[in-house]
Amino acid sequence: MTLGTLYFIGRGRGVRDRKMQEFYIITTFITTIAAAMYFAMATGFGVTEVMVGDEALTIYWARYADWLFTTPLLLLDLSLLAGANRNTIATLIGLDVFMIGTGMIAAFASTPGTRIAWWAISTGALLALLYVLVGTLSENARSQSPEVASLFGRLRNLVIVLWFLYPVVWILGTEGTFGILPLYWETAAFMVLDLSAKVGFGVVLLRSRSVLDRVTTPT
Ligand code: RET
Repeated sequence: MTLGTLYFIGRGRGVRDRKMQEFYIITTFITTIAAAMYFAMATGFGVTEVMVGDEALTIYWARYADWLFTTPLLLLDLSLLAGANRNTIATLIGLDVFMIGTGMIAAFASTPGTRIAWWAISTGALLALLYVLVGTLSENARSQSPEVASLFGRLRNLVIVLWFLYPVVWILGTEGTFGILPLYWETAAFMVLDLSAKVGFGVVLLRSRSVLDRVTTPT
């Protein structure tokens, strides 16, 4: 995440265009926040234990602190690319914060039943969010130039696939209490997902300056 941050800072230094600077600023904040939260988890600050029945679950709460800020920023990147209006951006970010907030409650709930119920509520918000992404936001992107629309399509598909895997890893992992995926593999899976959804997303977005040059704002 730190290398990703340095890469985005390095590439963004020479950018003078205000519109293009927005993408660099947002994307650099995404990996900076993630790097800080991973440092918190690695040094034991971002970890706690939650009692579920008589079992103590290890919960990395810093993940949720990371996602609470980075997922709205990722959606902001996509929204600016599509040329979305304020209502669409507010709807997407509202659904997103609701999703992470209820996901956080799921992680701290103390019975398997309530954990799964909150997981289901959070997953409902994810489905609604993806619906807006595929509907309104994709429609907005179609009114941009073909190059911008195609870059949007690639990033949107990346988001659909990756974001959908988060609740799957959560429910199969230790948080879901079914004990299918041990903590080691769950942690590895979230790390690969986070790197792809943040650094991978940022590299695809920012590598093409000529495309970002063509983004227009809504009238
Ligand atoms: C949780 C658990 C409850 C159900 C759902 C979840 C969704 C999380 C998502 C996280 C995305 C994170 C990203 C981070 C990095 O950039 C909270 C795991 C639906 C979609 C993209």
